[in-house]
Amino acid sequence: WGSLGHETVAYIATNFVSTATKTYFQTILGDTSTDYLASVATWADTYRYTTAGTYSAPFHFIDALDSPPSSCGVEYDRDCGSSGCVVSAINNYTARVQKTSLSSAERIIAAKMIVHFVGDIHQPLHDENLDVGGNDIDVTYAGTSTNLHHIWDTNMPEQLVGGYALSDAKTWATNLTTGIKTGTYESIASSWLTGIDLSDPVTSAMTWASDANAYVCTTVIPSGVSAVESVDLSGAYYNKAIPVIELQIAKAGYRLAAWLNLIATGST
Ligand code: DCM
Ligand code: DCM
Ligand code: DCM
Ligand code: ZN
Ligand code: ZN
Repeated sequence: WGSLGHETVAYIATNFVSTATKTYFQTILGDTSTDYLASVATWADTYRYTTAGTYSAPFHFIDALDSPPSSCGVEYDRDCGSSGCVVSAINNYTARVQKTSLSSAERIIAAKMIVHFVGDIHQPLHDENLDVGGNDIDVTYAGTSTNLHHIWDTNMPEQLVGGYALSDAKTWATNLTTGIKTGTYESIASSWLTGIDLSDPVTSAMTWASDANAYVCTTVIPSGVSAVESVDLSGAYYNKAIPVIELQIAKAGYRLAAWLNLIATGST
């Protein structure tokens, strides 16, 4: 996701964490403001382009070697490379943020990484190998040449919301939070937490990855790559994609809150 997606996920999580969790992460991050999660949500994207942070670039995705659109599926042993992936990163940083023997600087990094990667794992193309997660699929969006990965990360969320400021993320998060509490998602939100288990972060994160990867077959390229290369995607394609984008951002925020609650409680 772009900054709008990551900050929205963080604000939704902020709306669902317990008071104890809020205190736990405000203390680790050294920020008692209401934006303590949203303010750090995009840090991992800046860090991966620095020399010191190059090692973390593979942590933003898992390259599922499936065959969309006929067959989707992610397998940890097959798809998480030797340099790591989003699933192993969630596992590692979940352990590190709880480790009181680490320096405060290391625990801050771990907290920032978790907030970011629980967001990324919910973007379907971050759970797909094909054409470098869609980065090599050239598309047109509202008359501009871009790629399929980028429109899912950024163009479509920004078309929906109308901007990418922190205030836009806060507004979108408020709307999706209402959807979870009393709206469209009320009856299904509890099912989003099925299988969540702090004692098994790899299995927990693989549930989220498999869930998102399935949308590559049903929504991202349901008729194959050639069908998205030939038309502007800001019309009919956007209309089919946007409910999935909203659902995935809502799920990411709700699952991030639940994950942070488990960490803060030490529920292993
Ligand atoms: N950004 C965004 N959507 C855009 C343009 C920019 O999310 N349409 C983000 C990417 C960067 C930040 O805003 O994190 C600054 O972008 P830039 O350097 O392009 O101004
Ligand atoms: N790091 C990590 N997982 C490890 C060891 C290190 O994510 N098992 C990260 C934390 C630091 C960075 O790598 O931000 C550099 O670590 P070090 O200082 O150990 O080289
Ligand atoms: N990305 C991905 N899968 C890959 C490679 C990259 O999901 N195999 C993501 C990470 C960024 C975007 O694509 O969100 C662009 O990556 P980069 O800047 O590394 O080209
Ligand atoms: Zn991306
Ligand atoms: Zn990322």
